[in-house]
Amino acid sequence: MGMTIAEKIISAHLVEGEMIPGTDVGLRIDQTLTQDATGTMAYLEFEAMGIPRVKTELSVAYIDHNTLQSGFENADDHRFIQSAAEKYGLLFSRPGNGICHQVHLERFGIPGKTLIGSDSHTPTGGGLGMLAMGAGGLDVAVAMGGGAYHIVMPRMTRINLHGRLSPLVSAKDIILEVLRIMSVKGGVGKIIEYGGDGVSTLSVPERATITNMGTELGATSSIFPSDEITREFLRKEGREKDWRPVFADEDALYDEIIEIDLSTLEPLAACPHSPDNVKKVSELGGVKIDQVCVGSCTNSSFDDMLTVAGILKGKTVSPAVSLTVTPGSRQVFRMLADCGALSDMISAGARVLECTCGPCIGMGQSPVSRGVSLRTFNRNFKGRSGTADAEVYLVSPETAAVSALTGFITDPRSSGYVPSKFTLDVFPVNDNMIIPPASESAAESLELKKGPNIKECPSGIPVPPNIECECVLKVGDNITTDHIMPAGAKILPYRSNIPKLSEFCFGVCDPSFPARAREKGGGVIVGGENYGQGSSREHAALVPLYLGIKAVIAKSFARIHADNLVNAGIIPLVFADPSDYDAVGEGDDVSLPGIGECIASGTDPEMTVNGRKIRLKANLTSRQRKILKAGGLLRFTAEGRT
Ligand code: MIC
Ligand code: SF4
Repeated sequence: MGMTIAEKIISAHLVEGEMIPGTDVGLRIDQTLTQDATGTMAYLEFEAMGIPRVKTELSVAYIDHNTLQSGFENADDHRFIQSAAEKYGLLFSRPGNGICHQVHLERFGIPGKTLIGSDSHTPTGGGLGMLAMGAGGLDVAVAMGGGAYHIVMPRMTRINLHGRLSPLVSAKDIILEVLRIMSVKGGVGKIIEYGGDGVSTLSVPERATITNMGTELGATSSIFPSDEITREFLRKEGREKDWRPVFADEDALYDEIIEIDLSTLEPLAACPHSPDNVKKVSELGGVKIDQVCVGSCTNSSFDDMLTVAGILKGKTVSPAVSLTVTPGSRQVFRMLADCGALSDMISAGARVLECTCGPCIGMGQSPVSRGVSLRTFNRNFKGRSGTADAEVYLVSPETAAVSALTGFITDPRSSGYVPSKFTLDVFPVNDNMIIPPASESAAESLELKKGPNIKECPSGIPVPPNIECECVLKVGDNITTDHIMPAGAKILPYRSNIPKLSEFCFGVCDPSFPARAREKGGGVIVGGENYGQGSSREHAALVPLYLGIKAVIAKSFARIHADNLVNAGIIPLVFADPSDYDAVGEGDDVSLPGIGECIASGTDPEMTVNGRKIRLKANLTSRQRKILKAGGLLRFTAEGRT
């Protein structure tokens, strides 16, 4: 029987387990990446593991999330990460060089290789035919140390793309259509592979837009084949030698097949406050907008920017709109400058920001009160923009640019703009903002540079025999990590200071939560479906750990967050009968008798609340049970296990 693309890459990297869906597999990881908001913690964890040098083929530390600090905190984090990269053998991508996923695609991604990154949008690399996955910082630290990355073997979904997109409909509209079909939890436990004759009509950056936002489906990863188009992209990057073909076998078996006719797609928008709340742009006409933001790791390629510049050329941004444009990398920025497109954008009134995540993670450009913001980004969770009552819509660069001119959400097909055919034969490669590490012998004597904001990472405790505590918080469905541990300009500087960060935990849902959790000495949290969707930030587990949270009991969990809870030593449990969610309330006394034994033996635990017994499930692999018994992944690795 033939294999899918993902099965081929997994089988070539399998170090533990068998490729049986639903079971634990350990994979050898070829490449890792971190960014600054998760990197400090990952390198503190790597330091704690006591390994002198990374063992991967390539590891890169990027600074791209929080670059324009107003205090010393971020600057200290950057200096620490740079010192760790120099000492431990990583490349260091300086602030201003670009967003990790865009730069990695351009300079380092290799078809057929495995990549994990401490950022949930690492599957961007799937646009090149690599198996790229988002992970918690500690999982990345373990992989840097040569340990396997463990996932539950996913099921395989194939999406066949047929035909060709109409003018002014673009890759963003394809992934929004997939989100409309599958929803934000439709990809959980799956790898999404793209195939069909439509694939050859899409460039690598377009494919990367699609795999990037596959994260919003909850998928383990998304991947395209590596074909002649991939080869051409790598040739332009001066890396044709990195190309290799990667295809699924003709007779590969998929658990699910979805067909999409590209020629029938229209411009789409994800409406507030979820990436799967998708509607046709043509049906949203008339919504007045205050702000447009172009950029983020989803839509910041040269082609995206060129389209925006072409639409803006010779016109002026609506007086009611503030338009920002963020090129994804310095390479993109430079190409825009060289071809004159930058000048077209500036002349039209676009505000050009440096190549970072910027407004996507609430680092500036928060909308006005109750403002409407149109963004080419990938997430529109409530409050993420920094304005709690803002309405954020996710759209393509075409829709964003045309709407910036009209001041209303506008179908770009009404603009009459004829897409440009401009291409470059080679890209202007310049890696002078990537600093190589010190030699192994020189590295030995190097010190890590830690500023006063860098505090120790909290340590988990082995699962006790019984848990008796209070339900200190009850939340609903689709709680994101932006709810659990918000980011943004005010909070991000404390990513390496868990005690300080804890003051903001669940601030979007219930600002009194941190004080209550501290007063009660911790407890359990109860959640609904898809708890912890969104980012890979392990802070959404480390901070609850610091506040004494022992278990989270939910209807279901998002993959990376469930892994992060286990890695931190917090038990993720699900209701055997989801309707039992209603039987437990905030403030209720809860007991989990014999939980230690259940975790050790793999039997399902029970919870007693208000005199009632509720059946729970511990959907954990045997390795995860051992990690919980040890008190988290750091302790588990300290015991010499992987
Ligand atoms: C995000 O898009 O939410 C982030 C910020 O990139 C996160 C990582 C983080 O919280 O640092 C992610 O997607 O993993
Ligand atoms: Fe940065 Fe936004 Fe991409 Fe996250 S989603 S990596 S914040 S650009």
